[in-house]
Amino acid sequence: MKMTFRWYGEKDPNSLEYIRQIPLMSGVVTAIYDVPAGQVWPQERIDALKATVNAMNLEMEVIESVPVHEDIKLGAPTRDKLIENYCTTIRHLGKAGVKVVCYNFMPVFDWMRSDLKQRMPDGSTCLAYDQKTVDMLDPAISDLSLPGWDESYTREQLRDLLKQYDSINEKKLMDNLIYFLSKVIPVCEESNVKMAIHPDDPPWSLFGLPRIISDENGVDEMLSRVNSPYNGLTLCSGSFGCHPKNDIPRLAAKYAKAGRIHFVHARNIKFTGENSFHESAHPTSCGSLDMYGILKALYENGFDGYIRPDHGRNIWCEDGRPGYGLFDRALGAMYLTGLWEGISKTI
Ligand code: CS2
Ligand code: MN
Repeated sequence: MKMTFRWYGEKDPNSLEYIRQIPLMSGVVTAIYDVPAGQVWPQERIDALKATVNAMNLEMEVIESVPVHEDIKLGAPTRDKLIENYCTTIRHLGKAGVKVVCYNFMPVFDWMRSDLKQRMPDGSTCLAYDQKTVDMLDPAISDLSLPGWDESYTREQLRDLLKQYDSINEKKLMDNLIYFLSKVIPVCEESNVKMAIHPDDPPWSLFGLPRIISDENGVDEMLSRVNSPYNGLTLCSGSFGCHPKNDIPRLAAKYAKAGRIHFVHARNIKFTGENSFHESAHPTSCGSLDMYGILKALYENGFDGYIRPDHGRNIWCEDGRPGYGLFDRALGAMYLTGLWEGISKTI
């Protein structure tokens, strides 16, 4: 297992120097943020980023994310050219020694929360999702700005994009994912880069848009229809885990045993009602998920990939990027490496 930490590049207030001071940190998970989705990441840019990271004695073996253009998810006629570009980026990443690419296939919105700073009794703040609040939002007319909203769309573009999804149901979206993977995975095999899809967060439909990587059925279909070890999963405990139907230790055991988990996001959440939760500190007893059980299942089933603490709370007056401050994620990393050491010495 290699412990890693998400780093948002030079603009990230958490420097590489701070990150490498966290004990047992092997590397950062990062991306090139200013190349628009659908365009090729130039080799020189990737090499320069890697050199910056390596100069601080950290590795850059995981990229999160190489975004998938909406036209690929929609199955639009332009998709072949866009997929070709994606393949070129994979080849470039492979040349730079990148081993895993995390991506998602959620239409329009990535992760979604209703509150970025919910205050907890201990004075910390955390990210929260309340279904009733989300139900009152209409992305086509709402003025709200939430983390899953791509700020680069104008209101008209967003409305137009949402309209295009009218004809896309879950089956079509899955077929479009399989089409994408069947072109990309052979390139991954040649380039020794593993694809690790991130689950839907939260794992249910939002604003009537289809979501397909929300539970075991979706994951099974995606893995079996493109049946290569290079086609795998980011096991995000907090994303799958905010629906109680998803038993994360069981899923961790099943997919680790099959060799299909390439990356783990470890995060704990606490249920607060139907389809509602807030994020919590990482330890098991701080939330609703059995973090010990998840890591034990991974260990026992031979998981040997990358892991990172996922979102943290804001603590000690830090005003970090929502979910991505330094302090609580560093505490999370220490808890997780401690758990792993304990498990590996007792099993
Ligand atoms: C991340 C996602 O912050 C998060 O919750 O796990 O934004 C993740 O980077 C993307 O879904 C992967 O494409
Ligand atoms: Mn995640």
